[in-house]
Amino acid sequence: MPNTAYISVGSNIGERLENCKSAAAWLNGRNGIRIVAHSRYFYTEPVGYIDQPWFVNAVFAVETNLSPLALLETLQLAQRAYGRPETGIRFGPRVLDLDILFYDDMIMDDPGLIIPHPRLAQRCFVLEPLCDIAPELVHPVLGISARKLLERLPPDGSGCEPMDTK
Ligand code: PH2
Ligand code: MG
Ligand code: MG
Repeated sequence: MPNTAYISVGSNIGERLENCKSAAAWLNGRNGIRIVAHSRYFYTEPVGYIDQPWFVNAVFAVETNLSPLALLETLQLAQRAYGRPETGIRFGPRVLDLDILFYDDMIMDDPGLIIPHPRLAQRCFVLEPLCDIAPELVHPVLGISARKLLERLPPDGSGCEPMDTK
């Protein structure tokens, strides 16, 4: 399959770890999507909207023959399959969140989909797991590797602790 995409998964409602794990398995079983690398899972402090439970987050790499928009549709299908409603608080609690971080070195700015993900460079809960699997991956807009993006985050940032599970 010709393209590589990086996807972040997160959950802070219900069985957070199980939601993330089974969503990854669900995606891996879809036509045109194959998971080729997976980070550890992390407990992460909520960012953006503070008054909610900690998240479980991870990042995985997929090989895919789906276009970015078709991949997004599949991620949204998964979110609905896991019971996430269409509406909710921005940055608020969610049973399952699947975001496209990178798609090869593509840069796109469509109304419904921005690649690379516009907030990833500020987010420890994305960069820490991303560095598990692709520390040398270079952000195509910023020209900086995932490792350097993580290093330049403020040291007093939000909590992000690896879980002792795979
Ligand atoms: N997702 C958000 C908003 N805030 N905070 C953490 N720790 N993890 C997330 O996945 C997350 C968040 C919106 O998608
Ligand atoms: Mg998100
Ligand atoms: Mg999302």
